[in-house]
Amino acid sequence: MHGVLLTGFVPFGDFSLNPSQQIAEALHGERIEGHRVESLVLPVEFGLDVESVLPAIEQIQPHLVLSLGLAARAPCLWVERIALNLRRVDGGERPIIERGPAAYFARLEAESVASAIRAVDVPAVAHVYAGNYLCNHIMYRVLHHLSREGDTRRAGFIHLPQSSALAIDMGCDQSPSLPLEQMEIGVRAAIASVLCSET
Ligand code: PCA
Repeated sequence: MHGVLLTGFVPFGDFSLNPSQQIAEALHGERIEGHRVESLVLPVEFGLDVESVLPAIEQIQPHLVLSLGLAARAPCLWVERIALNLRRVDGGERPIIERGPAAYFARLEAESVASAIRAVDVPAVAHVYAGNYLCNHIMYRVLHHLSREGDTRRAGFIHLPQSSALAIDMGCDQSPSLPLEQMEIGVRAAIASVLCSET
Protein backbone atom coordinates (compact mmCIF):
# COMPACT_ATOMS: atom_id res chain seq x y z
CA MET A 1 0.00 0.00 0.00
CA HIS A 2 1.51 3.22 -1.15
CA GLY A 3 0.45 6.72 -2.01
CA VAL A 4 -2.16 9.13 -0.76
CA LEU A 5 -5.74 9.45 -1.93
CA LEU A 6 -6.75 13.08 -1.43
CA THR A 7 -10.37 14.06 -1.94
CA GLY A 8 -12.14 17.42 -2.20
CA PHE A 9 -15.70 18.48 -2.97
CA VAL A 10 -17.17 20.58 -5.76
CA PRO A 11 -18.87 23.88 -4.79
CA PHE A 12 -22.28 23.51 -3.14
CA GLY A 13 -25.13 25.71 -1.92
CA ASP A 14 -24.37 29.40 -2.41
CA PHE A 15 -20.62 28.87 -2.67
CA SER A 16 -19.07 29.60 -6.06
CA LEU A 17 -15.80 27.88 -5.15
CA ASN A 18 -14.73 25.08 -2.86
CA PRO A 19 -11.16 25.38 -1.56
CA SER A 20 -11.15 21.63 -0.93
CA GLN A 21 -11.49 21.03 -4.68
CA GLN A 22 -8.81 23.60 -5.49
CA ILE A 23 -6.32 22.14 -3.03
CA ALA A 24 -7.00 18.55 -4.08
CA GLU A 25 -6.40 19.56 -7.70
CA ALA A 26 -3.27 21.55 -6.85
CA LEU A 27 -1.65 18.64 -5.01
CA HIS A 28 -2.58 15.98 -7.58
CA GLY A 29 0.54 14.17 -8.79
CA GLU A 30 2.79 15.73 -6.15
CA ARG A 31 5.11 13.50 -4.11
CA ILE A 32 5.05 13.97 -0.35
CA GLU A 33 7.50 11.94 1.74
CA GLY A 34 7.93 9.66 -1.27
CA HIS A 35 4.18 9.01 -1.64
CA ARG A 36 2.37 10.11 -4.79
CA VAL A 37 -0.83 12.08 -4.22
CA GLU A 38 -3.83 11.00 -6.31
CA SER A 39 -6.69 13.44 -6.07
CA LEU A 40 -10.37 12.96 -6.58
CA VAL A 41 -13.07 15.65 -6.62
CA LEU A 42 -16.43 14.46 -5.34
CA PRO A 43 -20.02 15.53 -5.96
CA VAL A 44 -21.90 16.94 -2.98
CA GLU A 45 -24.55 14.26 -3.10
CA PHE A 46 -25.16 11.42 -0.66
CA GLY A 47 -24.29 8.15 -2.36
CA LEU A 48 -22.45 9.60 -5.36
CA ASP A 49 -19.62 10.69 -3.07
CA VAL A 50 -18.81 7.15 -1.92
CA GLU A 51 -19.43 5.66 -5.35
CA SER A 52 -16.22 7.21 -6.55
CA VAL A 53 -14.13 7.03 -3.37
CA LEU A 54 -14.52 3.39 -2.37
CA PRO A 55 -13.54 2.00 -5.81
CA ALA A 56 -10.59 4.42 -5.89
CA ILE A 57 -9.39 3.05 -2.53
CA GLU A 58 -9.51 -0.45 -4.00
CA GLN A 59 -7.78 0.57 -7.20
CA ILE A 60 -5.04 2.80 -5.77
CA GLN A 61 -4.56 0.94 -2.46
CA PRO A 62 -3.33 4.13 -0.79
CA HIS A 63 -1.57 4.22 2.51
CA LEU A 64 -3.52 7.31 3.56
CA VAL A 65 -6.97 8.55 2.57
CA LEU A 66 -7.32 12.23 3.44
CA SER A 67 -10.55 14.04 2.65
CA LEU A 68 -11.04 17.79 2.60
CA GLY A 69 -14.19 19.91 2.70
CA LEU A 70 -15.35 23.47 3.24
CA ALA A 71 -16.76 24.58 6.60
CA ALA A 72 -17.55 28.23 6.00
CA ARG A 73 -17.70 29.01 9.72
CA ALA A 74 -14.37 27.37 10.59
CA PRO A 75 -11.91 29.99 11.88
CA CYS A 76 -8.95 27.79 10.92
CA LEU A 77 -8.24 24.28 9.60
CA TRP A 78 -10.18 21.74 11.62
CA VAL A 79 -8.60 18.30 11.85
CA GLU A 80 -11.62 16.17 12.62
CA ARG A 81 -11.35 13.53 15.34
CA ILE A 82 -14.65 11.68 14.88
CA ALA A 83 -17.16 10.75 12.18
CA LEU A 84 -20.69 10.03 13.43
CA ASN A 85 -23.12 7.48 12.03
CA LEU A 86 -25.56 10.25 11.28
CA ARG A 87 -26.64 12.00 8.12
CA ARG A 88 -28.89 14.92 7.50
CA VAL A 89 -32.20 14.11 5.80
CA ASP A 90 -35.24 16.30 5.14
CA GLY A 91 -36.59 17.23 8.52
CA GLY A 92 -34.10 15.27 10.61
CA GLU A 93 -31.22 12.86 10.76
CA ARG A 94 -30.78 9.14 10.28
CA PRO A 95 -27.93 6.62 10.47
CA ILE A 96 -25.50 6.39 7.55
CA ILE A 97 -25.22 2.64 8.09
CA GLU A 98 -28.14 0.95 9.85
CA ARG A 99 -26.77 -0.79 12.96
CA GLY A 100 -23.27 0.48 12.12
CA PRO A 101 -20.99 1.71 14.94
CA ALA A 102 -22.14 5.05 16.39
CA ALA A 103 -18.85 6.70 15.43
CA TYR A 104 -15.33 6.09 14.19
CA PHE A 105 -12.19 7.87 15.32
CA ALA A 106 -10.03 9.25 12.53
CA ARG A 107 -7.09 6.99 11.76
CA LEU A 108 -4.63 9.76 12.47
CA GLU A 109 -3.63 11.69 15.56
CA ALA A 110 -5.71 14.84 15.16
CA GLU A 111 -3.71 16.80 17.79
CA SER A 112 -0.35 16.00 16.21
CA VAL A 113 -1.61 16.72 12.71
CA ALA A 114 -3.01 20.10 13.84
CA SER A 115 0.28 20.85 15.52
CA ALA A 116 2.21 19.97 12.32
CA ILE A 117 0.00 22.38 10.40
CA ARG A 118 0.59 25.15 12.96
CA ALA A 119 4.33 24.48 12.69
CA VAL A 120 4.23 25.79 9.10
CA ASP A 121 2.46 28.91 10.37
CA VAL A 122 -1.04 27.94 9.33
CA PRO A 123 -3.76 28.07 12.01
CA ALA A 124 -5.29 24.67 12.79
CA VAL A 125 -6.85 22.81 15.69
CA ALA A 126 -8.15 19.33 16.37
CA HIS A 127 -11.95 19.48 16.21
CA VAL A 128 -14.49 17.09 17.70
CA TYR A 129 -16.59 15.90 14.78
CA ALA A 130 -17.32 16.53 11.15
CA GLY A 131 -21.03 17.52 11.31
CA ASN A 132 -23.94 15.66 9.69
CA TYR A 133 -23.57 16.50 6.03
CA LEU A 134 -21.39 15.17 3.20
CA CYS A 135 -18.07 15.69 4.96
CA ASN A 136 -19.08 13.54 7.89
CA HIS A 137 -20.61 11.06 5.44
CA ILE A 138 -17.45 10.55 3.42
CA MET A 139 -15.32 10.36 6.57
CA TYR A 140 -17.62 7.76 8.15
CA ARG A 141 -17.93 5.66 4.99
CA VAL A 142 -14.17 5.61 4.37
CA LEU A 143 -13.44 4.65 7.99
CA HIS A 144 -16.17 2.03 7.89
CA HIS A 145 -14.73 0.59 4.67
CA LEU A 146 -11.24 0.39 6.12
CA SER A 147 -12.49 -1.16 9.36
CA ARG A 148 -14.39 -3.85 7.49
CA GLU A 149 -11.23 -4.81 5.70
CA GLY A 150 -9.48 -4.96 9.04
CA ASP A 151 -6.48 -3.13 7.63
CA THR A 152 -4.25 -0.55 9.24
CA ARG A 153 -4.37 2.18 6.63
CA ARG A 154 -4.65 5.76 7.78
CA ALA A 155 -7.61 8.02 7.05
CA GLY A 156 -8.96 11.34 8.21
CA PHE A 157 -10.72 14.55 7.35
CA ILE A 158 -9.80 18.23 7.41
CA HIS A 159 -12.37 21.00 7.19
CA LEU A 160 -11.15 24.23 5.58
CA PRO A 161 -12.41 27.76 6.10
CA GLN A 162 -13.34 29.89 3.12
CA SER A 163 -10.47 30.97 0.90
CA SER A 164 -9.88 34.71 0.57
CA ALA A 165 -11.26 34.60 -2.99
CA LEU A 166 -14.42 32.86 -1.81
CA ALA A 167 -14.88 35.32 1.06
CA ILE A 168 -14.61 38.22 -1.40
CA ASP A 169 -17.10 36.52 -3.68
CA MET A 170 -19.49 36.05 -0.76
CA GLY A 171 -19.38 39.78 -0.04
CA CYS A 172 -16.98 39.63 2.93
CA ASP A 173 -19.65 38.62 5.43
CA GLN A 174 -18.83 37.59 8.99
CA SER A 175 -17.22 34.29 7.98
CA PRO A 176 -13.50 33.83 8.53
CA SER A 177 -11.14 33.08 5.66
CA LEU A 178 -7.54 32.17 4.86
CA PRO A 179 -5.57 32.52 1.63
CA LEU A 180 -5.76 29.36 -0.48
CA GLU A 181 -1.96 29.12 -0.69
CA GLN A 182 -1.72 29.04 3.13
CA MET A 183 -4.26 26.26 3.36
CA GLU A 184 -2.41 24.32 0.67
CA ILE A 185 0.79 24.58 2.71
CA GLY A 186 -1.14 23.36 5.76
CA VAL A 187 -2.63 20.36 3.95
CA ARG A 188 0.80 19.39 2.60
CA ALA A 189 2.19 19.54 6.15
CA ALA A 190 -0.73 17.45 7.43
CA ILE A 191 -0.09 14.72 4.86
CA ALA A 192 3.64 14.72 5.60
CA SER A 193 3.03 14.44 9.34
CA VAL A 194 0.78 11.38 8.96
CA LEU A 195 3.22 9.69 6.58
CA CYS A 196 6.17 10.47 8.85
CA SER A 197 4.40 9.11 11.89
CA GLU A 198 4.53 5.71 10.15
CA THR A 199 8.25 5.42 9.64
N1 PCA B 1 -18.48 20.83 2.89
C1 PCA B 1 -19.73 20.21 3.24
C2 PCA B 1 -20.01 19.23 2.14
C3 PCA B 1 -19.06 19.52 1.06
C4 PCA B 1 -18.10 20.45 1.63
O1 PCA B 1 -17.08 20.88 1.06
C5 PCA B 1 -19.69 19.62 4.65
O2 PCA B 1 -19.05 20.19 5.53
O3 PCA B 1 -20.33 18.59 4.91
